[in-house]
Amino acid sequence: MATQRMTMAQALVAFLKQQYVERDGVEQRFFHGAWGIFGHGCIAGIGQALQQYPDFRYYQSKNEQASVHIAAAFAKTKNRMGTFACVSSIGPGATNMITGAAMATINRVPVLLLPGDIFARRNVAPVLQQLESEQGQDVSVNDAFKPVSRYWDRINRPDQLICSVVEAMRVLTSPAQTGAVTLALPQDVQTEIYDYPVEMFEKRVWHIARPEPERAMLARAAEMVRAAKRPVIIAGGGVLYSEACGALARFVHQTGIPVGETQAGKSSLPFDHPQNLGAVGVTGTPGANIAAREADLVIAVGTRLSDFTTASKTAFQNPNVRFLNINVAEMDAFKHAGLPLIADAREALEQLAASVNGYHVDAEYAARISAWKQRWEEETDRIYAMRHGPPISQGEAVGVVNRVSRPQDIVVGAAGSLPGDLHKLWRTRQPNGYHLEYGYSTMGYEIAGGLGVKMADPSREVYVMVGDGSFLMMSSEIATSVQEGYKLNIIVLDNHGFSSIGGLSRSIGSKGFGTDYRYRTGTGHLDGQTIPIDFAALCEGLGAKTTRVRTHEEYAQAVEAMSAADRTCAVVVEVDKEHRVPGYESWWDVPISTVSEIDTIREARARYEEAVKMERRLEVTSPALTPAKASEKVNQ
Ligand SMILES: Cc1ncc(C[n+]2csc(CCOP(=O)(O)OP(=O)(O)O)c2C)c(N)n1
Ligand SMILES: [Mg+2]
Repeated sequence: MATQRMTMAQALVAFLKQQYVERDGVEQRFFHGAWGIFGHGCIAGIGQALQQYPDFRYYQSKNEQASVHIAAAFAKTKNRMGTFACVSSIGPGATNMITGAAMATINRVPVLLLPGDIFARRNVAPVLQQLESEQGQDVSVNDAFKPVSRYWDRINRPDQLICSVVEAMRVLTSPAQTGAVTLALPQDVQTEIYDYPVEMFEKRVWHIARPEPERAMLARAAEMVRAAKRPVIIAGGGVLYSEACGALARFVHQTGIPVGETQAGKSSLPFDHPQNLGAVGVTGTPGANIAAREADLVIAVGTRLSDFTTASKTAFQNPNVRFLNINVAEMDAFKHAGLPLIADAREALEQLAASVNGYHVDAEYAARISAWKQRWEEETDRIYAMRHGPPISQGEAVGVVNRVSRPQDIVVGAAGSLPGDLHKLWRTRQPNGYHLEYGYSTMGYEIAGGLGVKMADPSREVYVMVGDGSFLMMSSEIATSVQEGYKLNIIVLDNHGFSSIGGLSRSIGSKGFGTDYRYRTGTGHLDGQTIPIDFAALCEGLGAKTTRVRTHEEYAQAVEAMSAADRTCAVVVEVDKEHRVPGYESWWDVPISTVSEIDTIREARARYEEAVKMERRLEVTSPALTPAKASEKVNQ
């Protein structure tokens, strides 16, 4: 067997640069390089290997959490057909990536994490940044990656790498399993040698499967659709990942079934598609939420059915509602006691379309769908046309960016009040034109994520809309976008604190406690003047060409100028924290203190107790797989 003597780190990089993926006959490189920050736990190992292989490009992030966000955003924009490796030192560099790992795993996007780890040799322990454990010597902070990784391994001998990297690739390229994969790399082992088989470094192409639905299940699914009077589709991220947008459009054109989009699924259809009712769930439109409430059949495609989508299980009130779940992941396919159609979204939609040929929703339902759509367009126009303040309203701020952006451009967001406003109001025109990280809703994702999006498709302008709170949590990658020459359009919406959680606090009776950026006063509370934070100076300081604006006209002009510029720019605008885009026909379960000395909290609790009664136990009350046929068999 031909072998090559290399360090473990060199072998790892040499392997990664040869990994490709293929779907529908299209082959692509899987790893587009490595993001990372070097420290003593990786500089001499992985750091040296990256230096040795410049064709596997090293990118320098400014925070390890950002590395993972960049990689995940890139992967999401590439419909999971490409990603980055993320390298860190041991200790805090490593644990900085845990938030990103959770975010990637929850959103089901592939990222490869390579945290440095404590010496396998052990004799010099405790090393700098080592968590010592009295229980055993095989414990390090990297064990904290286990629950947030879909695959986790520690490479304690250089030859272990050979087995681990192929397992890592199996998971990263599995449509059902993908998420964060962590290979913890002890500092000493990274530099140790082994005679690796040369075959390990040959080009390897991983096929991304499109599993087809089981025939019997497809027949039952078709029966369910044919019997449905008020069906609705919930389109999740799986529609985009599977590149099933065309199949979805054909299916709903043929059947007339309306679509509600989740945060991850928004942009599955253009906003003006006749069957697209827009956002569904807590941050949904009235039409989508009324359709969900009355539906007798919910066809959930590529969605996890999170509480924001199901309005904490209050969204579906038809007593006879049934679920048909099209999903590659078994766990999701079985949710709400649905009929599990375990399959690739595109395959399943195409085959289901053929099986329900001739079916169409009735004229009355079709008319209601059109009316809901029209009313929603009027409502969006109303909010976009607002001329509030200054400070301006966030709804009109979204409207300006939507108007200035081209159909192919991408809006990016993650946390605060923007995800709700964007989910409702953003008019998406092309697939992936809407990029919200709302599986984990990580404050600080926006700018790093925007960079990953831009790198995945530099032909599209990227508009990062970020709240002041999120901005303060992580804005460091502005500098990286300048360093790498990837242009971002950043809009900082300054409302001096947390509009979202402030509003939530009021709704639970707590009057906004702790959600403003204010000085502490003699009362002992944070109830003084607003603390001045110069966001424009911060953006400018990190390298963005920045404009500070106040009126609607100044803002619109600045956004236009920014979109025409050829480098990273920022616009900072104050928005009225109390002027919110309303919620429509939905509810979210946030439990409220059962006892309290504050009147407003007691009142909120009373309202809560009423609302929570609407929650349904769909896992037992909506069985689509009726036991009839099974029991017949048992009796024979
Ligand atoms: C890392 C992280 N910490 C805390 C939260 C909880 N949280 C959600 S939104 C929010 C406030 C966001 O403030 P800002 O970015 O200014 O947006 P706004 O609510 O003002 O629109 C907080 C604290 C979170 N989502 N992520
Ligand atoms: Mg804010």
